[in-house]
Amino acid sequence: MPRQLWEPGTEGNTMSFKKLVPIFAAIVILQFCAATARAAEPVVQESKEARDARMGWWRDARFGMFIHWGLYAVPAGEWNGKTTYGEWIRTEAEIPLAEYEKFRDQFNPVKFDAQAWVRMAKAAGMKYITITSKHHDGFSLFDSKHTDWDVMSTPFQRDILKELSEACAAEGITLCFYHSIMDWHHSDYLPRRKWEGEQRPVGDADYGRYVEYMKHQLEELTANYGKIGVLWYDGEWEHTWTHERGLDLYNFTRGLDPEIIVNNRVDKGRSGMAGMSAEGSAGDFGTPEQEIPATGLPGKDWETCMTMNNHWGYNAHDKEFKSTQDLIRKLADIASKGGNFLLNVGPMANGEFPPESVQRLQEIGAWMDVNGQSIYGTQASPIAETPWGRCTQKLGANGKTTLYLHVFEWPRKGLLVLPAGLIDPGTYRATLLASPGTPLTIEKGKKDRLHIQLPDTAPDAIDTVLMLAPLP
Ligand code: H79
Repeated sequence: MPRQLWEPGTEGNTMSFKKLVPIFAAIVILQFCAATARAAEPVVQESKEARDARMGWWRDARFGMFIHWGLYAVPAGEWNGKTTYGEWIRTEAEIPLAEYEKFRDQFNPVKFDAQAWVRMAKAAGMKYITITSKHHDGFSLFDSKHTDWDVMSTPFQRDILKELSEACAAEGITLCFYHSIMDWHHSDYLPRRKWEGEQRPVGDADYGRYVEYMKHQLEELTANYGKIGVLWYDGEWEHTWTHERGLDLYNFTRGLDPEIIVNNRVDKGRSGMAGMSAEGSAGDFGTPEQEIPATGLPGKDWETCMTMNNHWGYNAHDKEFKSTQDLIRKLADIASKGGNFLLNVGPMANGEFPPESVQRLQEIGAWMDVNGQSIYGTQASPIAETPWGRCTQKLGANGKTTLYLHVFEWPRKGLLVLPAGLIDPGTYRATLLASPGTPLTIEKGKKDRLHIQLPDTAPDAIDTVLMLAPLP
């Protein structure tokens, strides 16, 4: 049994029944109080300092890679002539379990190279990788003692997560796991899909037993793959998953590693794809999916996860990729609102990243090489988003802030106009991160607005970053 870090232990004790009655009564009353207090109380007792320390690396990182990989890469989005599927293919195409299981015998990604993947993430400027240890189809991408529905039962017979964990450790990238609560394969998971009907009768399925299975897998995932940064749960919306189970799983996960970070889909508090939690729900950060909160979420930790094209899992027909410009501007936009960006890659069945993804990662990396400091360790902008771009900032120990102005739309004649009072021009210096040796003049214009003369044309058409740093 893992330690229960946040609830006092109850020691066994022999007592007469009479003596126990008032204790039972007290427990009932305490439970009632706890239930009514839940709406206002934090789930877990943790000081702000302890929480800040635990969240520190994640807040500084700002940019990570999501990887959706599993048996669904084999059909690559196509079933019976329809080509719109992804990682949901089994349920969307209503593929009987025995049919779907055949993909296990075809999974042989001989071109898989963990080091190459991790180096591509790192070169793109990403600080962590969140990979599907198990998606909704229940297939485990790792060597699990608790099921044969895993990678060791494929022709490949290599523990993908082990190889990734070693490559991540070597490159200084934090490995994180996406683990689905919903499971379309395990015999104890409930409910069944409606369309499965007589194919998969419920029989003596026992959901409690399924949860034990999931916990055993989580023990494997936190014991065998080095230090894990985040456990990213998903598929929490079915009725069998409850708030009580969510709290329990949160505590269980932190019990496996007190420093681990857990997303909010561990519990039931998520409000749709906007992804933020109701008060009193478990989870360390919100998970907007395929969207960026319009004005950020002051005081909350959140991470937008997003696909590069229109699918999470590999779809050979989906060529609708976002442009590099779009992706870089989204990263700056998210950072300016105080969030993290978890950008997805859906590797192919041969083990390689799609070439379109590789190209975008390289181009983002080239931008990050010059401008990374305007993303890492930054906080939300002190000013609202503007037509010309976005702003991020880093608060210094002296209370003075360094501003990074992400210029998307180059101003007319290169004259950038900023609100009065944003900084004291006498105590700041302005430079472009692309040409740090060339200071730019900051002058006061009409109504004390700040005027900064930039070059006539944009050095970087996607996002040129202007740094306003306090003079020493
Ligand atoms: O893993 C990827 C997708 O396969 C998975 N999440 C990303 C990261 C995903 N699962 N489902 N969906 C995405 C869309 C499901 C949306 C809904 Fe709901 C589930 C609609 C109703 C239940 C979420 C929960 C939105 C409203 C409640």
